[in-house]
Amino acid sequence: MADKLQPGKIGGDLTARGLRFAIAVSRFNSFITERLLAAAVDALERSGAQSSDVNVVHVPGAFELPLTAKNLALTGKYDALIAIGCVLRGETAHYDYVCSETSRGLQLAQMDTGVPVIFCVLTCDTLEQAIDRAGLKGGNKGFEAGLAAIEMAHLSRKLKPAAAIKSAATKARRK
Ligand code: INI
Repeated sequence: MADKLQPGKIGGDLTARGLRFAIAVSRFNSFITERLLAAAVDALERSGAQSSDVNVVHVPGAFELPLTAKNLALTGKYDALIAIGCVLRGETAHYDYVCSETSRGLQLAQMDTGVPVIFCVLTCDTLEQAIDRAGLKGGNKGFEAGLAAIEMAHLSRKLKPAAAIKSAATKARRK
């Protein structure tokens, strides 16, 4: 019987040493976002990141996160970014616009620039739901975001040369 197929695996390590991160965090609902920020920084620090390799930028609200993430990515200084926000449902449709444009914009920022942008924006119906996810019953989504940033930073370093080779090959075929 043939041996079982053993696929090669490309993994993202979980050490932050030597990697550079920026965190964009919204001031709106800062009671929540500052707790998410503290946990994200904790995850990076415990994984070996140096203070000089982590920058934090505050923005007014979640809606401002995408442009800031894109601008940070375009500096070319960072291996991964974390966008932190908290949108709480109100009485009008404002919530829906802020949520959809923030998530769409953050996805565009990482797709346009190739720099991983970790989505740490809570979108909750109630303050209680947000508190649960910022250090209470649901853990802390900021810590998870820190670990995701480290993993994606490694993964995109490993995969970038392959992407560059592919695009060079595509260009060469077009000539
Ligand atoms: N911004 C948030 O980050 N969270 C919210 O819950 C929120 N609500 O509910 O209005 C919010 N609004 C502000 C928005 O993100 C922009 O900062 C503002 O519209 C200026 O562009």
